[in-house]
Amino acid sequence: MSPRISFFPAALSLGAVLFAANLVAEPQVTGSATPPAEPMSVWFEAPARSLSKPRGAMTKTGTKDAAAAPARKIDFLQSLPVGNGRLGAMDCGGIELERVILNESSVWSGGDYDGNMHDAYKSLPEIRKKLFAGDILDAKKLLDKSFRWADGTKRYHNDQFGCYQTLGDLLVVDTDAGNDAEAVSDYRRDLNLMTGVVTTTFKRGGVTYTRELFASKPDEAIVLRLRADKPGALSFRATLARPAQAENFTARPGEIFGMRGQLTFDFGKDGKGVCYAALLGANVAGGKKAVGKDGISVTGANEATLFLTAGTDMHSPKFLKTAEAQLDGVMKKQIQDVRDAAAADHGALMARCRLELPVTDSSKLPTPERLKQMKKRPDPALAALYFQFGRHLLVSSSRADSPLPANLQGIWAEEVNTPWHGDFHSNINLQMNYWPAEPTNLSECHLPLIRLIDAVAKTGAVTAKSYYNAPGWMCYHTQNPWAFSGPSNTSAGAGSTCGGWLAQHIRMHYDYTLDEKFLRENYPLLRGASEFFLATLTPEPKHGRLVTAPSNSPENGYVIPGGNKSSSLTYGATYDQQIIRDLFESTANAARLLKTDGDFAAKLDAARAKLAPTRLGTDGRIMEWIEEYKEVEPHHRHVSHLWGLHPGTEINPNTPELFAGARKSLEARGDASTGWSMAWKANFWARLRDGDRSAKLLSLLIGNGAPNLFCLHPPFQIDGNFGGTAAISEMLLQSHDGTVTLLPALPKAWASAGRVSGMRARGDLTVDFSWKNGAVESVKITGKPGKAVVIVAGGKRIEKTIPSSGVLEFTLPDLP
Ligand code: FUC
Repeated sequence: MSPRISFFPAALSLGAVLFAANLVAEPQVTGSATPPAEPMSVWFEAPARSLSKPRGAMTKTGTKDAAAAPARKIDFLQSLPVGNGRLGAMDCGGIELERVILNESSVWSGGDYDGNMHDAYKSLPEIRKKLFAGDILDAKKLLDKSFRWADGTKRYHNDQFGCYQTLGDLLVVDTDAGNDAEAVSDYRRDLNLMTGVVTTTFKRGGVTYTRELFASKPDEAIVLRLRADKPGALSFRATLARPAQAENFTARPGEIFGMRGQLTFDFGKDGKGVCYAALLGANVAGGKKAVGKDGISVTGANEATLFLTAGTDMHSPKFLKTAEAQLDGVMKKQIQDVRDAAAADHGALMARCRLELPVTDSSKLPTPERLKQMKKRPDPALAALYFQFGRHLLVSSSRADSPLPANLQGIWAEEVNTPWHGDFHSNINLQMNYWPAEPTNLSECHLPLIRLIDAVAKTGAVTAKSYYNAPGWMCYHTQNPWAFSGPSNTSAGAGSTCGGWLAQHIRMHYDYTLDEKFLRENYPLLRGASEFFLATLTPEPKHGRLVTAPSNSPENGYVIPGGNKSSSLTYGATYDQQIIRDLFESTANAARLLKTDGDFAAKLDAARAKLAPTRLGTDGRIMEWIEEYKEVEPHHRHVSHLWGLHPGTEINPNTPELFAGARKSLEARGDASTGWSMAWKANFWARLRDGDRSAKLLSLLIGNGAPNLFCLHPPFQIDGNFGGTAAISEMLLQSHDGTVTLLPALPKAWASAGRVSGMRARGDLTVDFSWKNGAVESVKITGKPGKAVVIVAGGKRIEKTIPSSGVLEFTLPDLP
């Protein structure tokens, strides 16, 4: 076969190339019936489809060619996501036009500023007085006036608070016109979750094309490798585009193509927005490469690899030099070595924990087809795939040294104006992202969150002073990379416990790892969060119980008694009280364990005993507020008043009335909701030991998600992926009550047989086990020699000690 002649001369502009690619319709594609060898694969038999119009707003300040717009119609909900903890990429798998959506975790507009109103606390006594007197609407007026900037949006807006944004698109346009007329067969695009590599293969005109996309952690690069099995069959143009604040440039003539820009930070003279840059290079075998001002063109190659590095000045002024050095470094290596190192690095984390659930015929189907089928018949192994997909997303977006934790879209945003700023929402979403970290054996992936909490504790000290004149730290519910902790426009000043909830993650990390050094280092965060509440809790008028005031139950409202007006503003919402109870306990226990701060621990114990308790209403449900108010939205997505059931632990089988009340509350809230809400409910039902109901919620979550398994709020929000993964772990193993309870909530559909390896239990334990017909068969627990472990399985309570080998193994039928 002779080398093909490029249809597009190298001199043709990017616009013309992309425009032409748009005119040349994507060829007809038929898929391959062969599923990937790795069962833990998400896969498609076709490229991502094109939408009639792009999602998200378009702006005029992007790379010069509006012709890049057609690419943005390619649906990222059918892409396959990879990442290295900082760089993310989504492979859409097109034939004529391949779109790889790029992310870098610090591509944020906005910047560092003090959003606090420093004298807000002066109104606090009056706000409390009104709240306690039942003048809720007046209290709200005063709160809004004194806790919120008079210039409204000027302190909390995309241009100040900022917005997480896509880095842009890597576009690869096929310029090999010779095969335009030929159909494409045997198409398959799969993401191997265990290696983090997306492989796309197809046949066209007698040539088999193979592409691999991966994000390398060892080499800090996104790599797209293209191969053809006939010499000279690869010809394409590659470029970088972005809908806003972008220009293309030649970073090194003849070698490196780039895109750069500066994002908006509209904050007076201090407003210098983040600068970013992405660099693209290519290695080519058996063909020609030209690097021009519009991109890189490759003609007649057998194999070509595109390498992308990127960075921003958020963390280093030398980001461009670093990206260039990274590009030079990776391009010097053998591509197979680069690929294998990336896969091994990702795989090492993924392989730590495995899950097998009953396999049906559906497991051979492409993922979107499988999602359709699951509505007709159960597909337990799909939950195992979802579980590993969630772990893959965490490994890909949050490594031990990642500069930032996973935001609302992880590191997979396709837009410039991401929903809800693509920020760190701490009234559930950010915490949910990290629920699977410990139980699914990705403990170090938890650390970027802990570092953000550390940063928030610093900014949050100013917030605590400003709104409460209090010591310690607190934060409201939206954070950005600069650890913004003040109130947002929408919920100025009501909820004060987001920081307390975040601090739970210190306890979680310690409980699983027993890492005393970690606890000692982070004890000040627990202490600071507790100090704030110790200083600000106030006795409520009826019984003198300690409560938060002001307060809310995110983000539900209630009907104010004696009228038809409603509000979300209150004092002592159940959720606040539960979080503080947990926080005080964690802090006091940590102090005792570290043999420090004894007086403080005693104060916490005393205050804890006076906190308003979780109570049941006359209908037997857990009360969401301190009084039995009627909720504005009975089916509200937030189920905050069950925080004490999950992720808290105060509602448990040893509190049977509350346990039953939680069930009633959940029944009343209903099942169907937004993505993350259903994920939370799957966790609740697991804690309530109802496996079938958890499985139902999981099915709703997965079934209402995107074809690529991304959770849909809608829109795409990654929290539900992580929450769903955590729920699966809660169904199989629970350890929050001091035992290792196996199969606490096993659904009937998963009962026939299954196997878990490398799951983690509190107490620094690693647990493998298998089951048959709903009964645990074999158990292996790795831990510290001499440690006493209580295992609960099949209603039996088994007390054992880890032997000197560090490995405890037994089979259940052997037991008396
Ligand atoms: C909370 C939720 C919304 C959404 C947003 C990001 O405010 O109530 O449903 O998830 O966060």
